[in-house]
Amino acid sequence: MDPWETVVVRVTMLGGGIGCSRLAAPLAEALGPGELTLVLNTGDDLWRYGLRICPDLDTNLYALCGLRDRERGWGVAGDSFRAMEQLRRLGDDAWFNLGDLDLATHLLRTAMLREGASLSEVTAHLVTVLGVEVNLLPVTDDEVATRIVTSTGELSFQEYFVQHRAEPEVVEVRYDGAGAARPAPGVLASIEGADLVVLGPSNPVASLGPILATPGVTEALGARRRAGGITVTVTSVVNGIPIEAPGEAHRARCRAAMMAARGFEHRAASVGGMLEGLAEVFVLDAADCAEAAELAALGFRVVEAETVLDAPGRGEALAAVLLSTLP
Ligand code: FO1
Repeated sequence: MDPWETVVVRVTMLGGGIGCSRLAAPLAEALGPGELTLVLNTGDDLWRYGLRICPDLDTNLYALCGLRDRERGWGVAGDSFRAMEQLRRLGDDAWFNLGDLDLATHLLRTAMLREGASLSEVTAHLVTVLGVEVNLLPVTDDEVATRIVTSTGELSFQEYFVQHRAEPEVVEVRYDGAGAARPAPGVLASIEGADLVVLGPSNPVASLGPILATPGVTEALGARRRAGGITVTVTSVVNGIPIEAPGEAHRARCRAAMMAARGFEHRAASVGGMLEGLAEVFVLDAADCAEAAELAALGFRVVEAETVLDAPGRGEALAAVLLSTLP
């Protein structure tokens, strides 16, 4: 092989907000410009004050252009919340915290949508103006809403997760509108044509669920498998390492409640059970190695790695593990 030949590796990662965004930046660094595509969940999206908010798209966008608040995991670093303070003064309960700089994204997105642009066109514009060299695709341009049926009533995802702190008992999770949703332009081609597809370390019910429920996505994953393409899943559950950060504990409580509603325990092996048949390789956290045999019995090739991306260099190391699964 010509040692100067440039090898293009196309990687597509499917996922949600915080977990996916922590891996997206190091994966993008390890690849060339334009080689990484993210297919992102939109079931958490909401209308608030007449604005369209897309948390998972924005969390990844901010992570990739260096704007994201690392501590919180979402929103813009150093943002102020003066508009929220004023809303409270005006008698609004302002339970969903939109930062003053973050509001600019929602204002522009909503204006462009009202002028007739699709969500993927708006997202492509934001990617370009913020200098991001990753393709960000909402899984669909159609509105899909994750609905949480709890023992005390039905809530939107953000009402359940933020307003009610993931405390009510979850009885059922639905993706309203998913059955009739059309995959956004480029979504299916990016899955079928990728050298590597990654099912990111994202909540299997809240984040991967709406993506996999979009017509054509599981078929595209099946088609690439039949053609010999590799799909790797990275666990979103790590039980062998104690969770200390309150934000992580909140997300784990939400994930456990949603998995329980589907009849699964909050374990890495259960994530494998939920994604059985969709991937060849399962990246399991080394701290949960006792679950490797169960995952192997489900048909996965198990790779153990450090998947908790809470220290410098961890994301880069995990990106290298993922790319090492390429034939
Ligand atoms: N998460 C919170 O826990 N509280 C908030 O007030 C909040 C506001 C918010 C605003 C914009 C945004 O892009 C994300 C925001 N998040 C907030 C995060 C979000 O609720 C979730 O992390 C995702 O939807 C789950 O992927």
